[in-house]
Amino acid sequence: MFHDMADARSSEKATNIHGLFGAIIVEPPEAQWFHPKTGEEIKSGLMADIYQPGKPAFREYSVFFHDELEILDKDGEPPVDHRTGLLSSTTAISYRSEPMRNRMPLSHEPEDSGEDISMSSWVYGDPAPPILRAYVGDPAKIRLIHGEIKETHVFHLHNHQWRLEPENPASTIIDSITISPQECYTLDILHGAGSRNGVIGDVIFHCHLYPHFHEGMWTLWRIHDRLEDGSGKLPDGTPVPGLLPLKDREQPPRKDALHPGYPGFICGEVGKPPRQPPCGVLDIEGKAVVCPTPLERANFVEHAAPGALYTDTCPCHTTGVCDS
Ligand SMILES: [Cu+2]
Repeated sequence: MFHDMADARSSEKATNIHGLFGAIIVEPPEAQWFHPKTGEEIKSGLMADIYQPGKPAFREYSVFFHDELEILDKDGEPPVDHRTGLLSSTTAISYRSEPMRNRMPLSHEPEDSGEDISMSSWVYGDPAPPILRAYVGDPAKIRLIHGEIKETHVFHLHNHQWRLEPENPASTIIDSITISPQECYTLDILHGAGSRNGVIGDVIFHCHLYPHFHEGMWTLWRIHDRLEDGSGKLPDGTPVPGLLPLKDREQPPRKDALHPGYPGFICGEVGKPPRQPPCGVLDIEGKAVVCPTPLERANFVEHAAPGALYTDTCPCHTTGVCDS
């Protein structure tokens, strides 16, 4: 259960428009919550590991959706979209925004301006809004909160689903939800981080109203495959904060030379567009145009197939049970 804390006037005269909002999340009796990096008991924060008697521990993420922010750029001017020359709005998640005007196409060539480029951390680094983090399989709940007063948004999370009513096992399974001002929802992610087929890597979530998406409302859920002890670095040198495994789950394996942890095994270059995934594009004779590097191959799942190299998409392989 949780409550959106809002100024009851809910208008442009109220405090929300200036970003003054928060939420109280009420955990079950005897629950405790800890910092995901330090393990210290915490009083508040956007992210926490929740432990409760008799139930699995879970990663908890608070995600605040904003409306358009009335902000100025570093020169004190309203931001402009360089492509159109028109004023550009800014929308945010949890007090941060990653507008596309900060991720301009690398060239005028169409292949340099697609979403696979503009959303890529290889090219532009990570987006500014907080990145959620977990080990594959960790139980996880997103507390989705609309902090403002004006716009309806559509939260959409890739690769994962949840039930519309978390406590009702017959409830509809969804992967998007419309959220209006002052509403909040708990998204109890089915099968936890990585869903049933154990997705690792970066999973995008965003407002599905495309102007909002374009103007900054998107970020990532980063799902690690190997233990992150705080010594890791992203390919661009950004330190990877440590992430303590949940104590009631099998510990994630440690890194080794052949298994440096996502994204270390991906053949990518900082500042350059990501190449096509290996084995994904075939030539006219049916041969792969892009062949995997030995490091990539060492990280394939056991039953790797073209298009599913790092994630086993067949439930029989991941659960041992074929129920199709
Ligand atoms: Cu929106």
